[in-house]
Amino acid sequence: MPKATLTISSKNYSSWSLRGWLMCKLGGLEFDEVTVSLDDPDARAELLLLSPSFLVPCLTHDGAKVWDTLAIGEYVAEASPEAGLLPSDRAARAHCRAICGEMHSGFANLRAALPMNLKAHHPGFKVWAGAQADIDRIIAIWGECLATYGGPYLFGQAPTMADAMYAPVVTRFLTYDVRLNRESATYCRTIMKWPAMTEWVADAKAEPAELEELDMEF
Ligand SMILES: N[C@@H](CCC(=O)N[C@@H](CS)C(=O)NCC(=O)O)C(=O)O
Repeated sequence: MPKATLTISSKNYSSWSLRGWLMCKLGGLEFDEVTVSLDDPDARAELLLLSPSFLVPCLTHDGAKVWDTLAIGEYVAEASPEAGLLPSDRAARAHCRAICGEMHSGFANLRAALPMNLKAHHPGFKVWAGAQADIDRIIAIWGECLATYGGPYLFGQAPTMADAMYAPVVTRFLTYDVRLNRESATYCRTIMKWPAMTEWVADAKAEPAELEELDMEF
């Protein structure tokens, strides 16, 4: 398979970059990373050439350009069917797509109030009620998956696209000291031990400081 290019931004702050990167790792895709700094005007001009939406991640592979995270997951699942990005069972696959879609289009309050920041830790953080409703729904989604498919990942023994979609939520729960039940806490530990995840987190922690204060969705 030809080598791919994945355009991403900060490993500390960019949750969508993390999702796309995990999906490419999961698919065993060989890829070069291109990192762009989203607050640098020159880099933004360059990004337009790489990603028509101005957004990251954007995957370029074998004549295909994919600039949306969910589409990247579907593309990689199709390019590497043996990698198991989607469950093999039809109903489980539909369930997986539904919770990936829910993450992609929802949880705006959580994303705004608890931005991803892997270097930070806020013990005792006071979660706003609007974000708490999102947290409760995510814990219910995880609980149903873990009970149905037996864990330790959302769809059983191996990670899928869904674990990549929810991985930045795991980091937010840990950064903002979110209160979790036992099964969700165990799931968070599983994700943080996933080798691809430990690689990303180590790179994020080594990243030079970029933004002093983050008060926007990113
Ligand atoms: N729906 C898009 C969301 C991508 C997105 O919002 N990416 C953020 C970074 S995490 C971005 O590129 N923001 C542009 C900016 O901050 O200027 C996807 O699924 O890929």
